[in-house]
Amino acid sequence: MGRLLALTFAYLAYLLANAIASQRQQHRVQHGPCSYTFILPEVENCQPLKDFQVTNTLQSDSPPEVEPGVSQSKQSRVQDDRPSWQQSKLETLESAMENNTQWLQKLENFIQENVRSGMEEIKRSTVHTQTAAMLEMGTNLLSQSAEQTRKLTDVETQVLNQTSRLEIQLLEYSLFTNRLEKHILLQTQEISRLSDKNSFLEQRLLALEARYGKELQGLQSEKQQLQDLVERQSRVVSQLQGELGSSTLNSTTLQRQQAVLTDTVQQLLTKVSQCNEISNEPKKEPLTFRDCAEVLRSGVKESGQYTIRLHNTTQDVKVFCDMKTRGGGWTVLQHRRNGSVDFHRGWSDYKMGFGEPLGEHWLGNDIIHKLTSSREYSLHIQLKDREGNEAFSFYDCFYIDGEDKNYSLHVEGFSGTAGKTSSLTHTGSQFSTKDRDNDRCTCKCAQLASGGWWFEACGPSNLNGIYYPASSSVIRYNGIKWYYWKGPNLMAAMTTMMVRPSDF
Ligand SMILES: *[C@@H]1O[C@H](CO)[C@@H](O)[C@H](O)[C@H]1NC(C)=O
Ligand SMILES: *[C@@H]1O[C@H](CO)[C@@H](O)[C@H](O)[C@H]1NC(C)=O
Ligand SMILES: *[C@@H]1O[C@H](CO)[C@@H](O)[C@H](O)[C@H]1NC(C)=O
Ligand SMILES: *[C@@H]1O[C@H](CO)[C@@H](O)[C@H](O)[C@H]1NC(C)=O
Ligand SMILES: *[C@@H]1O[C@H](CO)[C@@H](O)[C@H](O)[C@H]1NC(C)=O
Ligand SMILES: CC(=O)N[C@H]1CO[C@H](CO)[C@@H](O)[C@@H]1O
Ligand SMILES: [Ca+2]
Repeated sequence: MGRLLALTFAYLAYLLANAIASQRQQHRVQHGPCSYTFILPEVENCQPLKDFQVTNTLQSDSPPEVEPGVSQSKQSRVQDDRPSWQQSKLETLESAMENNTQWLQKLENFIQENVRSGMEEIKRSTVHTQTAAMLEMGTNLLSQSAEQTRKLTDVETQVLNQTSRLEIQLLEYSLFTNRLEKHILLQTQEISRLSDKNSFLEQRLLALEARYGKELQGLQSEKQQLQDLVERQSRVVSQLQGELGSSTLNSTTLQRQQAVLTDTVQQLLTKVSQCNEISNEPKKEPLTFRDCAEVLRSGVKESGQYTIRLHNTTQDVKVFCDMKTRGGGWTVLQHRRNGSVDFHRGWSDYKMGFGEPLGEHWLGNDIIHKLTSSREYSLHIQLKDREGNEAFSFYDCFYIDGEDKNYSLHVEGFSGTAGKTSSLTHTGSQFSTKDRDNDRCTCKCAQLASGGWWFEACGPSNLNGIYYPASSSVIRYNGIKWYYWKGPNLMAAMTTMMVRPSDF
C-alpha cells in the first residue's frame, strides 16, 4: 500500500509538472521530513481559456474518453482563433494524455497484478493454515491410534501371558493326573494281588475250619460231658453240705445236751455242798452306780473317772464325774478344753462316743439316751472364754430320744448366766452329723458349722464346733458357738455338758 501511495504521489507530481511545464513560479510545501515543490502556471504569456480546467482532466476517471470531447471543443475553438499554436499545444496535450493513459494502464496493471498476487497469497496462507490444522489433526489421530495400538498390544500380551500360564497349569495338571493314574494302576494291581492272596487265605481258612470243625465238635461234646459231671458233683456237694449242716446241728444239740448235763451235775454238786455246809453266809452284791449322783451319794467326793452301769442293762460305762460344781454329782456328757480331739466326726462316732473321760470327749448318743430316759435329769452347761470369764446355762429337764428318732432333743426350764435366752434349739430338733443331715435347713449345717449337734437352721449353738486355739476378730461360723452369751464367735477355752437327776 505504501508503495502504491508513493506511486500515486509521484504520478500526481509528474502530471502537474507536465501540465504546466512553461510556468516559472514555484510553491514549496514542507510536510515533516518531506518537502514538496509545486511549479505554478504562468499567466502573462497566454490567454486563459474559460473552459479549460486542469483539475478536471486530472480528476476524470477515464482520461481517454474525456480527452476526445475536450480536444474536439478545443479544436473547434483553436480553429476559430489561432490554428498553428493551438495545433502544437493540442499535440503536446494529446501526447501527455496518452502518456497519462499509459501510466494509468501501467498503474492499473500493477494494481491488478498486486491484487492477484495478494489474493494468491491469502489463498495460499489459508490453505497453509488449513493444511497445518489438518496435519495437526492427523498427527493427533496418529498418536491416538498409536496409543490404542500400544494398549491393544499390552492387552494382547497379558492375554497371551494368561493363556501361557493356564497352559502351563494345564500341563502340570495333566502330569499330575498321569502320575495319579499310574499310582492308581499300581494300587489296583496291589489290591488284586492282595485279593488273590486273601482268597488263597480264605481257602486255607475254610480248609482249616473244616478240619478243626470236627475237633471242635469233639471238644464241645467233651465239654458237655464235663459240665454234666460238674453238675452231678455239685449236686453231690450240696447234698454233702446239707448232711454237714444237719451233722453240725446234731453236734450243737449234743453240746447243748452236754451243757445241760454239766449244769445238772453242778447243781447236784452245789446241792451236795449246800447240804454239806450248814453255816451259809449271804453273798454281798457288787456295788453298781447308775450315775455320778449315786457315786457321790456312796461317799466319793473327788471329781474323776468312774464306772457306772446304765439302768436295766449290763453295760458298764466309764464317765467323768464332777463333784465340785453346785454340789457335784454331775455325769459329764461332753467336755472340751484344748482342742486335742477332733469333733468333726460322723454319725456312728457320735452314736458310740469318742475321746477319753479324763480329756476331751463325747459320751455317746446311745448312752446319753439310755441315761437320760431312765429318770428325769437336769442339764448344766459350763462355759469359759479365753479371758477366763465363766458362765453357765441350766435346764431343769433334759433328755434325748433314741436313734430311731434321730436323738431328738428335749429341754425345759432354762436359766443361767450365759445369755438371757436359751442358745439350745427348742424341743424336737434332731441330731445331725456331717453324714446325716436332719436339720431344717436346705443346707447341711453339720458340714457348714462342723461337728454333730441339734441343728435347726442352723441354730444359735454348737458346742461341738471347731476348737480355735487363739482369739481372733475374724468371725468363724464353724467354731464353738453359744450365741446368746458371746455371739457367733465364742472362742471358748472350755465347755462342759453334764447331767444330774432333777431331784438331786
Ligand atoms: C506373566 O506376567 C507376570 C507378572 O504379571 C510375569 O512375572 C511373568 O513372567 C509373565 N509370564 C510370561 C510367560 O510372560
Ligand atoms: C442226726 O440225728 C438224727 C436223729 O436225732 C438222725 O436221724 C440223723 O441221721 C443224724 N444225722 C447225722 C448226720 O448224724
Ligand atoms: C427296768 O426293768 C424293770 C424290770 O426288770 C422294768 O420294770 C422297767 O420298766 C425297766 N426300765 C427301763 C427303763 O427299761
Ligand atoms: C489336752 O489335754 C489332755 C488332758 O489333759 C492332754 O493329755 C493333751 O496332751 C492335751 N493336748 C494338747 C494339744 O494340749
Ligand atoms: C432320721 O434321719 C434319717 C436320715 O438321716 C431319716 O431318713 C429319718 O426319717 C429320720 N427319722 C425321723 C424319725 O425323723
Ligand atoms: C508531452 C510529453 O511529455 N510527451 C512525451 C510522451 O512520451 C514520449 C515517450 O515516452 C516522449 O517522447 C514525449 O515527449
Ligand atoms: Ca439340711
